[in-house]
Amino acid sequence: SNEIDYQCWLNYEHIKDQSLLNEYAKYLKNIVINENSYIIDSIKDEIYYSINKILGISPLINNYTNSNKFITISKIGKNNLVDSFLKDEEIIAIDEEGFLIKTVNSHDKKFIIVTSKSDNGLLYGTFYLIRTLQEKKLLDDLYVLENPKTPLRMINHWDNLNGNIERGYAGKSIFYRNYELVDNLDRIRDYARLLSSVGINAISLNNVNVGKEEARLIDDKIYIVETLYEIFKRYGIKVFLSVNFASPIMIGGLKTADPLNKEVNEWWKKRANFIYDHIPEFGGFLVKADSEDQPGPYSYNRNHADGANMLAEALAPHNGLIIWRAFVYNCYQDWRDQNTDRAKAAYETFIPLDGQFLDNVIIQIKNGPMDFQVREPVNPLFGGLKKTNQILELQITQEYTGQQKHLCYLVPQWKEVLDFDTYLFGEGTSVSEIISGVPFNSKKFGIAGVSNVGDDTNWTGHTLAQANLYGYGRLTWNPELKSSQITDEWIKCTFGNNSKLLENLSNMLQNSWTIYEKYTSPLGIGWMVNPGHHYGPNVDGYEYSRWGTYHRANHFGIGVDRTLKSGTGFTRLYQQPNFEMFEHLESCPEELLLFFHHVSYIYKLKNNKTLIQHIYDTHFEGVEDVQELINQWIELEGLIDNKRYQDVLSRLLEQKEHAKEWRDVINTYFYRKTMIYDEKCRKIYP
Ligand code: GCW
Repeated sequence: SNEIDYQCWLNYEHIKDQSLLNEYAKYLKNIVINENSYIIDSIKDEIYYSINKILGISPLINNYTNSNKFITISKIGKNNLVDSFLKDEEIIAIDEEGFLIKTVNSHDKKFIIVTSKSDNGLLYGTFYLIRTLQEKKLLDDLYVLENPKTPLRMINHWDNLNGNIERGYAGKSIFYRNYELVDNLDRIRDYARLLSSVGINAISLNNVNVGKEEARLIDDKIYIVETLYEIFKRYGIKVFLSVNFASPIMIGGLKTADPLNKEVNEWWKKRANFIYDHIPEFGGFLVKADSEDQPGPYSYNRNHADGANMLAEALAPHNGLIIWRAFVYNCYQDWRDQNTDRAKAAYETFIPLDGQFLDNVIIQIKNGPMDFQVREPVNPLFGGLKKTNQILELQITQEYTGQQKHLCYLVPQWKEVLDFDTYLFGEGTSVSEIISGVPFNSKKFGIAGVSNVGDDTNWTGHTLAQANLYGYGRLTWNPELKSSQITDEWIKCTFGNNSKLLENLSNMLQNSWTIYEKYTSPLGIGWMVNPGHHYGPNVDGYEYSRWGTYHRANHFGIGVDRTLKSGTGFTRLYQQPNFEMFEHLESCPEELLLFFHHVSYIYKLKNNKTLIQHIYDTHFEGVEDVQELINQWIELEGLIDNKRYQDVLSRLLEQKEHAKEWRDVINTYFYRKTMIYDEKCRKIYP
């Protein structure tokens, strides 16, 4: 598809500035590539296509050139000219997947080197170079040496074979339809391009809730995976599958899936051999076990180390990984029970097993201890596990953050998670430090994000939600990037670099998460959504249910007491000084107040407002802020194409109506509960 919204940040807008065009053309007419591999083929495609679109010329791609200005793309040790310009320090400094781009002079020649130790690195370097053109930066003095800061940079799909996507808000699966692969494989290739352009190197292809049909992906339906593997490997992306722990029963005809049973072990080993026969570079399994009714080792009185290690042994001979999710909790809780705290569940399950997992097991941990709410504290498992490989799981798909109808740019939220200091090995052990694997001296660490993509033309439903996919990828590559830098890059590559556009759109994106937070559930308490589909306000929707997600509002106050002193003791799961910080009302960050404390409505916040007044005020403000988003967008009419302009405008208008509903439902609920008037005497619905 040539649609501009389909191309996302790779739409390669044609440059109109003639002098810049001439400048670029000098280098880009001739590209030297003297290696061959399927990834190198992708590099050639990518460079050819982008230069055609951006400059309107077809570059010559050869293994040699006579020209005195050119680009050369080759691995270290593959091209004498390139090698002669590399310093020893540089060669040492480039990691396996990193790259170096530099402009060099020799006699009458001036050319740009893109080099790496691996094909993946070359691919990332090539995309970096293309982005340099998209951002209209000069090429005369390039010097960039970049290494990815996290080894595993993964996307998780919650796609089912029938074409539905669990928590998908942008249409149907781009992979499956009616239990088969879709016809449009070009679109899957374009997805691979988008992902690798931001450094993603792994993908899991099916929902972690694995049904009967999906279980067959490691059996007679493996041909589907093979085709996807062929597409993704060309962009340096390893494929993984979610598997059902009870597969030996479901597809193997065994009577048990007990991880300590010999027959079960043998069955998985044979499965692994079978998979690797078809897919030699298969990444491994992603497993949701003993969680929300998925089967797991608990059914056989075994623990999660028994379960994960059994699978790990089967994949180890093939260098496969077991990514085992930490999202394990009791989803049959009684709301009257004030002692059980779902927030503690993952920690209590996995800390006792720290050090017992085999080396090819990685525990995948959601950013917060509950479930992808608009705001949560960091999951204390980060900061707890000392001898276990870890992956951070983020949710790009906006399940609880407006379902891609509301604008909610999540990079600022993710930045807070990544920057959080766990104090695991003393001060300075941030989450991003942990997932780099460096403190553990291991490459089996990283990030996974649940994809927000479907078969809508623009991939993400809300066009501006493309920024979440882009930003997610950029953060996996470098969690230390500033949110503002990521935002600017995305805007320039997606919409161009008009200054008004940059200003308004980056404002809109950067503020959108806090705006969404204002009109939804207050101060870290979460939920208050309609059960099941999770869209729209319903304060007590989950209050008396079995899911362990309570706000505990009564006539006097609201919030969950998770202190050690008088509550569930969840605060104790953090290292010092985080424990002290969360434990005390005065030092607890206010945006998380109700997550950690049960607080009276007349408690005075730091700005001297009562809690109830804060709730009223933020909910009125939130709606006004959405109007401000609309105003800023309207100013951009004419600066961007009409299709994307109208699409976004209609979503923003819908967001405003829905924000009003949130405001009214929440304010009314608390007005009725407390019978405390709004100081500003605004109308609160009855
Ligand atoms: O957020 C919840 C979702 C479920 C999801 C689950 C999980 C895939 O509501 O739809 O199931 O988390 O992460 O396993």
